[in-house]
Amino acid sequence: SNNKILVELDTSSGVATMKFKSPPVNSLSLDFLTEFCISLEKLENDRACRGLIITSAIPRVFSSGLDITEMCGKSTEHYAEFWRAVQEMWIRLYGSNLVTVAAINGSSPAGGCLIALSCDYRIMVENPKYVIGLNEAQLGIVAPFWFKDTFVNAVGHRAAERSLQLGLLHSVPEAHRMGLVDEVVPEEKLQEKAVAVMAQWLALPDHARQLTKSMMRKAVLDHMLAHREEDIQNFVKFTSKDSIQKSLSTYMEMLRKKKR
Ligand code: CO8
Repeated sequence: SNNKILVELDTSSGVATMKFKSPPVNSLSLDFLTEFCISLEKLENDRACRGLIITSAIPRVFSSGLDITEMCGKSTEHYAEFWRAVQEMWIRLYGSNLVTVAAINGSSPAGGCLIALSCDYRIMVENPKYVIGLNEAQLGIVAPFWFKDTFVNAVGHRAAERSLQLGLLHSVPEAHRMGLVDEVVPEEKLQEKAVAVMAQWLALPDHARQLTKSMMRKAVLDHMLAHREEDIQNFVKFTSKDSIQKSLSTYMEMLRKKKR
């Protein structure tokens, strides 16, 4: 299926927009991740494209993170394939040559937060209902080392340590204070702000900016690439455990019951 992400390229400005549209909550399924990587690669190879704004077409949710159903009751082969796709998404986005701006117009837990953190700049809509963070610990699972590294690179070690240990989902003002998001705007100003920030970043020569970005991110990317297969084995082993399967299904059950 080729319709979970809407991509538009404005050739006059060189800015593409990706809108996540995978109801109900833009969870990162294997199909979604595959489509994301294909779309990003196309833009990356398009000379007319220099910048990418990532946002959601679903009200109130940017992305709910990894699709938990991909981690429940499936084969080890499936877990391995899924995890490789999660890694691929991050490698491509964190290492992208494009200027990437996350226009976060809804909640963004776990894998959703990772996508935002992998961009160059984060703008979030001010809304008391929206939260963002790496809440893995609350699900009884551990954020992978490269999620952690990406988080540390944005907010620093101490803030990351507390947030990750407690599996915190931060309110928008809190996320802003700790540097997890760079800017906060009212919903109706989001698009305009994202375009303005993008113009500021695109005012620099691509080459110098790209090499600088790569210099800043290389250590974390190289570390992950060097441990990629091991990371897959770890994920498969961990996810296959009865105790983890139980934690995940209890959590899904909790999500279902919450609204009744
Ligand atoms: N995966 C699959 N289904 C989901 C997910 C998800 N991540 N999130 C929500 N859903 C489902 C719900 O179960 C619900 O299904 P149904 O309608 O059948 O009951 C439907 O989507 C709608 O969800 P809500 O009713 O909860 O929608 P709300 O608008 O009230 O809330 C939220 C939206 C805030 C996004 C809320 O759904 C939420 O908090 N979801 C859970 C988010 C979360 O904790 N994600 C963590 C995923 S784990 C991850 O990304 C990294 C894992 C790293 C792996 C490391 C292992 C070693």
